[in-house]
Amino acid sequence: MSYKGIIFDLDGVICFTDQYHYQAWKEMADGIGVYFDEVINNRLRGVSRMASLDIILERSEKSYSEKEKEELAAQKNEIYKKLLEQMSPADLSEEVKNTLDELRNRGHKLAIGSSSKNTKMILKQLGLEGYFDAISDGTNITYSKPDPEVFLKAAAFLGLDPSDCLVVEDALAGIDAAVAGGFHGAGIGEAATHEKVTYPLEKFSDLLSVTRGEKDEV
Ligand code: B16
Ligand code: MG
Repeated sequence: MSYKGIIFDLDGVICFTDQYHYQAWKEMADGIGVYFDEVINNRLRGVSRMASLDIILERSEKSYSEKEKEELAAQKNEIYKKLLEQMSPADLSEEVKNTLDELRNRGHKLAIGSSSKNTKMILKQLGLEGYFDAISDGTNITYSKPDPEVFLKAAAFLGLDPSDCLVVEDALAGIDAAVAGGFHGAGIGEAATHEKVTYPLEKFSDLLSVTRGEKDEV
């Protein structure tokens, strides 16, 4: 099918910051004596910062006030941002960059739809500042995935209807969000197993065969 717009999730699709999220949450959790491991970290994929903290605090015997939770989340984010400083354009794979360039050449509008409030910093670190036609991220939404808000805003920023856009996601909650918003979804990794995914992808470059740009239609 032909899509005028393609909306990409960031973490797990364009780049891989899982390890940095893990290290930062781990340092915060160790600081308050709460058990945290990679299995729990997997549950945080695509989930907002505060919802991630709530999942981590399920293991805590102490209950935290909203103010204390804000402080813990801020503490994690400072550690995370320090780790992000290590990222560089070398962390953007050739496959992802070449695929994005080809999709753009074919006439698709490209947008980001990410829960992360650090989206702009990550794109800058990767050398993708100013690359996308629109960015919808954690700074412009009230509700996180699986709510469709982040993708609906991305489509609106592109000036397109959801039915004209494909969402590319790695998280199950991200495909839920896409479906709830009336988008077709392409799933990579765990998201490829979602029963409602339109295109299960084995690799990012498979997007070239499942999408066709407007220029192809003439
Ligand atoms: P931040 P995505 C998500 O990004 C991450 O997958 C998730 O682990 C993180 O908690 C969330 O962003 C919020 O990130 O703390 O940077 O605002 O997959 O939606 O691009
Ligand atoms: Mg993701």
